[in-house]
Amino acid sequence: MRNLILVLGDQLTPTLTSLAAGDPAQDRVLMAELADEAGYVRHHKKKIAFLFSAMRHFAAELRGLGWTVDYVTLDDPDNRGSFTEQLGAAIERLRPERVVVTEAGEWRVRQMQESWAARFSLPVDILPDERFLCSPASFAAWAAGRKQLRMEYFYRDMRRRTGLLMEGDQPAGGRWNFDAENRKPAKADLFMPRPRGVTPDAITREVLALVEARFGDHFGDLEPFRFAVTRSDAEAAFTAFVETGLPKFGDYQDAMLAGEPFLYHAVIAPYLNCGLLDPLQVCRQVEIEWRAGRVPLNAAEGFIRQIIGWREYVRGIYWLKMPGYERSNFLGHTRPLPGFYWTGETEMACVRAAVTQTREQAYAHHIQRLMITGNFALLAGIDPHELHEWYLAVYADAYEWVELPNTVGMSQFADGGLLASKPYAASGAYIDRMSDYCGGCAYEVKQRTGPRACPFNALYWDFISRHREKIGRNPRMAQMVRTYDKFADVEKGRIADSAAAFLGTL
Ligand code: FAD
Ligand code: DLZ
Ligand code: SF4
Repeated sequence: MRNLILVLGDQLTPTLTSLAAGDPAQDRVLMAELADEAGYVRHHKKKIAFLFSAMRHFAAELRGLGWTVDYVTLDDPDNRGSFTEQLGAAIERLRPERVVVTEAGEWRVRQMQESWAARFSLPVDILPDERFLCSPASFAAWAAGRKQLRMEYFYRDMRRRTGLLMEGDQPAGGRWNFDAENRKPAKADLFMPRPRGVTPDAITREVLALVEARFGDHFGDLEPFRFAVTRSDAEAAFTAFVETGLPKFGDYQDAMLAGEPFLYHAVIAPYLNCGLLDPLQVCRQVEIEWRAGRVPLNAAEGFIRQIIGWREYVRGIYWLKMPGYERSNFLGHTRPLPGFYWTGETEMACVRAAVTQTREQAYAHHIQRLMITGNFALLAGIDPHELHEWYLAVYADAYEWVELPNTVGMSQFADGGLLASKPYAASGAYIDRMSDYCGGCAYEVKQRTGPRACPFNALYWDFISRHREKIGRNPRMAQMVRTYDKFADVEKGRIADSAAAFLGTL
């Protein structure tokens, strides 16, 4: 046998560089469901089931394309539990001339890939992952010599590079960014779109039984399971979003509503991140809708920015700053993660809603992640590494390259402002403006202090006071520090007491 091609669980793309470099007539593909990968954090049951089922369907897709695939299921007696051991066993059995892989998305797995040539005394080709639009080297070149790495400027370069929403060398509509039009709160609406779900087939049902048997004690509800697990179903789910959700994506991007876990979001990150959907293709489809006059520019631009802007940018930051980035803790936060992040048992209606839907769906949309669970952790001084492990475990779309910069950088300001221009800290007033959670809450959002006051309020001002030296240099935060300074001493005392009393209950 010539080449052994190891395909990882988030590389489910037939045009992957390692497959494009191979020949189905001479080479063989190895894929494996591994206890180490399912357990390095205790992933949500739905996430494991989604990935195993998508992997099994992808192996079938490859066989249909003429490949010989050695697929090792979790309960296979020959399952060795880890990438390195499984690869070693396959090398011993098949005696390939070389191993070919596409670079792993995560630092941890990339380190393993780099160890294999020496360990197995065999050439190991590590090929670039061309499903991303900006390579780590290209991002590093963009970052070199810049004082600040602002996403907005990176995004403009990506628009020019891809030609998306461009009129010659100018942005369509004369502006790069239409966010000023995108901050509307939503109202309950009979015509709210829902993600297109898929009824589990026999392969998925087998995986669901396996996951229940082996990971039954992991966080999350396994069923109902409605994720797409094939490329064609993922594409159909995206097309359904384009027709029903995309037109209002921009308007309601920052909105939250009780009982509406998805609002006008695409719910495609699990598909993009494991390779069932292609990011550029998705953006081109959105551009076509705008050019055909079926979606407004603020929606198309807002959506495309998330993918060629934020998604590529956070990956660039990850590879620029790893391995040290994982332990960032600029604000010195050490409080353990409260138990209600796992149970949802809290009187804070907004946190309860975000955690409950996370348990049910392995999904929360961006503003819930950033402004509810993330904001609460920031204000309460939760250890950012513990929080990072929570986000990595609980979402079906979570892989370290995208989750870590969002958690450590954007949400917790733990990198000291490398990624975010200011801490995303907010009091209850913001949550009240952007959601309808407060009406159904045991706490009173308009009260700053006292036992029934919304905890976000005292915690917010206590955060400003505790970190005034570190955050006050930012002009937008300096304004909040000045407001705090104007409070009477007795009010400052009440804030400190209320915050301490609440934190004491965690
Ligand atoms: P939509 O709102 O419909 O957006 C469309 C697409 O844009 C997403 O599918 C995603 O691919 C991309 N996107 C949007 N925002 C971001 C962003 N900030 N960073 C990267 N891509 C983005 N996203 C993940 O894919 N995996 C994660 O593990 C993850 N962890 C996060 C942790 C925290 C603390 C925060 C604040 C955000 C995190 N995000 C993560 C980003 C974002 O919340 C999700 O991409 C989004 O909620 C996925 O839902 P959707 O597909 O409905 O996205
Ligand atoms: C996340 C995950 C899980 C749960 N299980 C597997 C698996 O069994 N086999 C596999 O090849 N990959 C899995 N993954 C993805 C990897 O943990 C990892 O995130 C990617 O390989 C990125 O480096
Ligand atoms: Fe959340 Fe405070 Fe509103 Fe309750 S009152 S839902 S805790 S913001």
